[in-house]
Amino acid sequence: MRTRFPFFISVEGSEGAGKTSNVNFVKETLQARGCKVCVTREPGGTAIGELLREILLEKHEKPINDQTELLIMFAARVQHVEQVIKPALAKGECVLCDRFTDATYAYQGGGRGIDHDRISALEKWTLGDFKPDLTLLLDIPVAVGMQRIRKRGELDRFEVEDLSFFERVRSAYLDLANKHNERIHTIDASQTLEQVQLQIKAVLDRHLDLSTAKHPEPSW
Ligand code: Z5A
Repeated sequence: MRTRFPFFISVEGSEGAGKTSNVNFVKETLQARGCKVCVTREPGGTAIGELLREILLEKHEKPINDQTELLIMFAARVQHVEQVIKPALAKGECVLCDRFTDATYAYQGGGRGIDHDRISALEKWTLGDFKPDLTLLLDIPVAVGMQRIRKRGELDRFEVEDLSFFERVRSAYLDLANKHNERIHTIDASQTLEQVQLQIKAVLDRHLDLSTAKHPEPSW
């Protein structure tokens, strides 16, 4: 069955997968079909969340403990869900979020090695069953993704991790996609941007019922 309007969509992927480039594409595709779109990101999306994002991405003299990192991710997320995501959906807007809870299972679970059940307990406690309606997982071999991000300049606290960290992140994402295949759709992000966007458009057409979306206001 296709998801009915308004939609909560998340975009996930490991380094260099092209999330930023493709979030814009999804936004324009939904807007062209008459949806008002709230674009947001994690960690971040609120004033407090953006402060927490700075703490998470900056390199510190003394390292952040893995459990602390996990708790900050969820602290930022609760703020984001309550102040931005749920209010936007309640107003009939579609929410397009650059990363959400799947990223925690991939990075803190796969990457850092925190137990899945511990993350799941935190998710239940803070969000209940609140999840995206649809998730686009941009999948790319680690080496190809790393080549892309090296062209971008200074690396943040996650981007300096070694290849084995990102292999674990990728593998955790693919496991999630396997487990939740009705919600998470894997896109081959190693192709050209044009080919990636064709795959994304096909998923949106197949899974979202846009017939109930509001139509754009006339400009006169
Ligand atoms: N994190 C976490 O650990 N746990 C959590 O729960 C959450 C997050 C929510 C910040 O995330 C960090 O937070 C992240 C995980 C952690 N780790 N890191 N780093 P972020 O999403 O803000 O940061 P990011 O991963 O760097 O995302 P990004 O800026 O959207 O990067 P991207 O996916 O690589 O996308 P891009 O900038 O669009 O593309 C990268 C380059 O590739 C760029 O030059 C593009 O022009 C190029 N590109 C894109 N697509 C193509 C194609 N198809 N062909 C060729 N070149 C391409």
